[in-house]
Amino acid sequence: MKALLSNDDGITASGILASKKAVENLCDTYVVAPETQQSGIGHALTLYEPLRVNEYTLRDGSIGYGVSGTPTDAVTIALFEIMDEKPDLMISGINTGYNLGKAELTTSGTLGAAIEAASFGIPTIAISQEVTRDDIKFEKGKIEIDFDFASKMLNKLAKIVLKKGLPEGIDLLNVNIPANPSDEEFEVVRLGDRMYSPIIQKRQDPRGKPYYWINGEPYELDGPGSDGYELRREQKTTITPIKIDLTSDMSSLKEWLK
Ligand SMILES: [Mn+2]
Repeated sequence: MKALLSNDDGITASGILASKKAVENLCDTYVVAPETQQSGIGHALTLYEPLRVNEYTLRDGSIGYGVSGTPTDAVTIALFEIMDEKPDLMISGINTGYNLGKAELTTSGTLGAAIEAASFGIPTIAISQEVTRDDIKFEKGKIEIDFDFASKMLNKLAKIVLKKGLPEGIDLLNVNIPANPSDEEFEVVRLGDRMYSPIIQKRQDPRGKPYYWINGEPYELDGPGSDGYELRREQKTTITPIKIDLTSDMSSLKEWLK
């Protein structure tokens, strides 16, 4: 059995090592990830720049491959260049910071890598760890985060996926680990509504020209049963079944076109 591990926080992030630790007693692991921080890049694919692949010695002494592009680039190169067989499992993460709600699903690079792998029929888990300090989200593993509980939960889940694959009609699982877990169960939840209200900061560069910085303030819009509520308020480990097919109701469109 083989697992491909990738992320959007970069090859040197501590979360990807936590994923490796979680599954290396279950299967062979291949670490192929972007060289740089790619959070928020979504499912972007690099088409107009060359890509480089560099070998990295990870902190556990093993070898990983850093791709000079996006999470989707890394997964594509892993599947069609580095690995000679399709993996039995793909894990994206463990991401530093949660990935919750409808809007984040298509913005997140963690989900981008996961969607890419899942689109080839590979059973995929996207996994993210809630952090209470906002300033460490975009660091590349320089600050140590406790991934022990996340690794334990990932090991449990990976065991099931390697044994059974995913249930029919489910392309991937989106998992979020709370900062202060209330129990060791998986809470099956739906994607909640939008999680962030954008804050656009306008400043001036040294030449007097304005520049803009997009930031976001999280809020809770959705109630019980949604990923945001159960993770952030109830401190549950949330798991959402995801389908990549975004097709909506065709019959109502046909009606509407008449
Ligand atoms: Mn990230």
